[in-house]
Amino acid sequence: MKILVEAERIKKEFYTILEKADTPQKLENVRVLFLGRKGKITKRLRSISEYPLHERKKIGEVLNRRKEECERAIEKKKKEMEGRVVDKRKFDIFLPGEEIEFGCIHPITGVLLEIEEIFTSIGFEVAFGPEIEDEWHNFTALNIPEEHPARDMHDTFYIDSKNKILLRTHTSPVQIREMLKRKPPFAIISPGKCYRRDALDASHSPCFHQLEGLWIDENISFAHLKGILEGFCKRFFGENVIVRFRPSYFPFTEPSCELDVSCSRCSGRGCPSCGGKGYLEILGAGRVHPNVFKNVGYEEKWTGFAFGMGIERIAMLKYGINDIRIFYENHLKFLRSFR
Ligand code: 2NL
Repeated sequence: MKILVEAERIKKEFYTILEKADTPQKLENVRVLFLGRKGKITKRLRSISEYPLHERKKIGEVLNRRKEECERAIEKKKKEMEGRVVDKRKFDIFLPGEEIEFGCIHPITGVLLEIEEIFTSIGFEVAFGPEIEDEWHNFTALNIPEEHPARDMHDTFYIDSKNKILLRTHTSPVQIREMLKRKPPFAIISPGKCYRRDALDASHSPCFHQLEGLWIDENISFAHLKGILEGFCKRFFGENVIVRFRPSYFPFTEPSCELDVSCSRCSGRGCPSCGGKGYLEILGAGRVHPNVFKNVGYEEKWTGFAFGMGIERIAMLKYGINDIRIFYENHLKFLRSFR
């Protein structure tokens, strides 16, 4: 058959031209010339219907084989060319290597990890939960009444106010979810991002970090709370720190307190760094309110305490930072100072 003789000729022509193609562009030109839409082989393949039925199968077979052979030859040559680019590189093993830039842990992450280490070393487990929450887990279950200002549109980011879907304003909903999931006794901490509708200034950020803790067992008293939290402060701030508990109020704890530590500069005497007070507030805590236990369906025999701290605030105290915004601005000079 004439077309098969022709296919042989095209094959020879292909290899002659391919031999001379010495750049990726020329290689592409060869591909178009033979295998492109109007290429020599493609055109032949398209004209198959002009041949008698009994010859079509054989012609199709031969042409398709040629086509695949050419494709493979081009692909092989392409690979060789790419290889040659690498070969051209000259290596001098005595030159210094490329400098690798090491990152470092962000101070907020660092403080979170340090606090997690202290609590996990005494048996607390770490729990995580969603940042997008519903009003029940974020407010209702925590005994925060319907008319509480924290629920206001001006204080909370509602994603869907009709369905009461919001960005969590604290990590307490994680503890609620864990209480529903687990059977006491257990001790957990929940670190993570929280959101409040605050304008960014030196001491507020609409997104910040919190770490909460919760210990539930029978006969947990305020003494357990004091012992655990004082022990934490001594490990975090140093053995010489003086701890002070002040009465306070939270809807989800009763009784409630706030914990202050003595200023590291003046050891409680009062200096410009602590605003003359001698002490700095670092966390809030209390015995879990009976209504919270009721809301998660716990029997009356269970008792517990909970606490919560703002991580930015603690990191600011630890590193002597006076503007919260520096944590989020990604100045390399600031970030590298924590290497
Ligand atoms: C603060 C105070 C606090 C809690 C958080 C809590 C969680 C459950 C039940 C009871 Cl599920 N309480 N959390 C308790 C007291 C204080 O945070 O000033 N945080 C920055």
